[in-house]
Amino acid sequence: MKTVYTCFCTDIIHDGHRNILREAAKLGRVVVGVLSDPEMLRYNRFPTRTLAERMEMLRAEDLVDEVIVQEHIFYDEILEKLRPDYVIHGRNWAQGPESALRSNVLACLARLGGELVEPPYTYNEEVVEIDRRMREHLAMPERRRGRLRRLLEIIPIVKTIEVHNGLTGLIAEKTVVENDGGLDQFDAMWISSLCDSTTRGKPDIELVDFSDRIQTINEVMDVTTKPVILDMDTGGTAEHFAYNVRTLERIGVSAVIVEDKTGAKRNSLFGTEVAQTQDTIENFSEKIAAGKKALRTDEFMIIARIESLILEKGQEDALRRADAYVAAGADGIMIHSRAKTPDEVLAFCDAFHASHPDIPIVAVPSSYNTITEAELAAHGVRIVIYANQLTRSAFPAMEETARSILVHHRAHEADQNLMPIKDIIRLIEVM
Ligand code: SPV
Ligand code: MG
Repeated sequence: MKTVYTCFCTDIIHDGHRNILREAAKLGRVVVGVLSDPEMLRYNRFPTRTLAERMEMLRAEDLVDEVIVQEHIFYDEILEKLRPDYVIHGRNWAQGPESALRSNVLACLARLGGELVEPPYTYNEEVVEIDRRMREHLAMPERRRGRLRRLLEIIPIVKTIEVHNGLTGLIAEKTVVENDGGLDQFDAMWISSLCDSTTRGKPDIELVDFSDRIQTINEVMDVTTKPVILDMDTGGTAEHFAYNVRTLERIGVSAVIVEDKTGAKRNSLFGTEVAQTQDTIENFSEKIAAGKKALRTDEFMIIARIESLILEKGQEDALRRADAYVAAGADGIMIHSRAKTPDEVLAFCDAFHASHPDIPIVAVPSSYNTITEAELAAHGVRIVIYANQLTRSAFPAMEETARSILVHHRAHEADQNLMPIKDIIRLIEVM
């Protein structure tokens, strides 16, 4: 009896999958791999069913003889172990980032023996509709809100990118790359006060009011499914903070980061160039406690952001504050720094992580940007935020185009750097 292997990365079995199973069963004994949670996140989207449920779902299929877990998106390990006569996969993987998987399977089979079979992938109305429904499901507030906590359980470090409107939300949602022997994508989105302000041509001084911030969140959430972390600046008064976190919790935001500054807030990257006042430990602890008390779920996270290093108050002060904020109920600690090297952040992380190993640390490596995610994770950082890079890349590109049109009195010269018209009109999927 020949062995046929296929790997499924799905929460739902539809016609497309059943067609693969029918073709597989013609060739021999059908073994189905279910992709592990961390790899499913990288490759596709957040699973709405647990690994055990996904395995059960496949066992219930008549044509499936055995269900196993495929730990890695690339097939080397599983094919080495299983040595199937055939690997079967829909022909649709010949393009895009998935084509790396196809090349990987071909290389494995050339080494180990065996044949790749690629029936046409059924992409009918039902399949399209199921895919759409799954996405909408993931976008709902009650489905989205707790996902940051789930991510913290599943992966070592949550990669978070700044977004400030629907378009940047789509970039965070859909960008997938093949890299380092795997596929990768962002896990979460950061709605930055700096970028939410800059994109409106306003300074980052808590001028964009809460209603406008909610407008941005809604715009982003309308077209995405990934969890949202909101930069809530100082959070205002403790009373206002309590009301506002409750609103954010209701609309499906996963976490807020609130900073321990008070009075006229200025962007942290100004450091001590401008007057900035840090709140007292007591006041800020009360604000956190008031926010925590207002929450109605245990999914929503309030993360306390410590500005001691930004304001040159030193490590001791940062650690003292971190202890107090955790005691007040903070679900995580963000330590910020504008140093060119990560040393002071890592020293903080090592000390804090030793005494609070279960409290997630958040880092924002804007100035100390040579550090990698793996290095941060090795010091206990669980969430990394790329806080402003999309805005900072868009601005020079747009400015250059404006200049080029002015200089040449036509758009022709700028065109080589632009997205083709046929791509922009198809960029947004129509419902
Ligand atoms: C933001 O992105 O608005 C932040 C991070 O708060 S920073 O700009 O570095 O202060
Ligand atoms: Mg900010």
